[in-house]
Amino acid sequence: ISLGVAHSHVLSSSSPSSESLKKTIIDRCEAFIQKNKSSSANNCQKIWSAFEQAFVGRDPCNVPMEAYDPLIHTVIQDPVCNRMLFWSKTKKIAHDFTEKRDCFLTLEDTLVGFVMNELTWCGKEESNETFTTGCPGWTDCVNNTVRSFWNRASAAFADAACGDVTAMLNGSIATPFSPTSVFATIEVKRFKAAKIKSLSVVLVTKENEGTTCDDPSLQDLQKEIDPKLKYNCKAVPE
Ligand code: N1C
Repeated sequence: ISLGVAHSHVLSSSSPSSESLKKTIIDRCEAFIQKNKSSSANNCQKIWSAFEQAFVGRDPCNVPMEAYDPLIHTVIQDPVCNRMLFWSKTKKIAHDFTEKRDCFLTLEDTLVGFVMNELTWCGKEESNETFTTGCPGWTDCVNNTVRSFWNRASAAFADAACGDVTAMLNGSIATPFSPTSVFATIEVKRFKAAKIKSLSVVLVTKENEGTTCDDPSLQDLQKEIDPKLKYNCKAVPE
């Protein structure tokens, strides 16, 4: 079965100079569609246009996540029940794992996530230009171009979550369920008990140290989710 998803390691992902952001995005989009025949209904030129309208001509600190609604609505993406992997503060470990185990899929294995992964972009007020340098960083302002994109894409990914959902969290930090993370502020809040059966936390720990499944932040996570949803947690050494 073709599932409309690809693992990023199998496709090239060059990094762009400011003139070639459009080319990078269209090339990645086309490469994704090549590898994932079920996403062939997507039109990369249309995706670029919907993406661009979100931020071109805008103050890069004043792009709300809703600016990416047209992009999200343009992309055709099949939901993949039981195999969705969310993560927080474990980007590298989570993707190393999904590369080896073809069964789990992160947002970066979907078209939009794959296309925008590791890119920086922004516009400027009263300009038609697209920039890839000098853009505000993740924490410089709340509604920055890149952060709002990940918030919106993460919201769509969580909205689509169904069946048994997995979250890989970092057991080597003080607060594995970080209240300011995209996972806590956007994704968990969108989990729908009508579609999701269970949430399994995989707490990645260093051998015999760090936090355990009894961690207070994980108790907070349990309180946040609908009680109809089954919850379990397993500490796994890295
Ligand atoms: O804030 P986080 O982790 O909890 O966000 C991770 C969470 C995942 O489940 C993803 O679905 O939110 C989604 N997501 C991405 O897919 C993503 N790709 C790249 C959120 N952020 C993403 N990034 C970058 O990671 C983003 O540009 C920012 O720098 C980090 C946030 O990751 P985090 O704090 O470890």
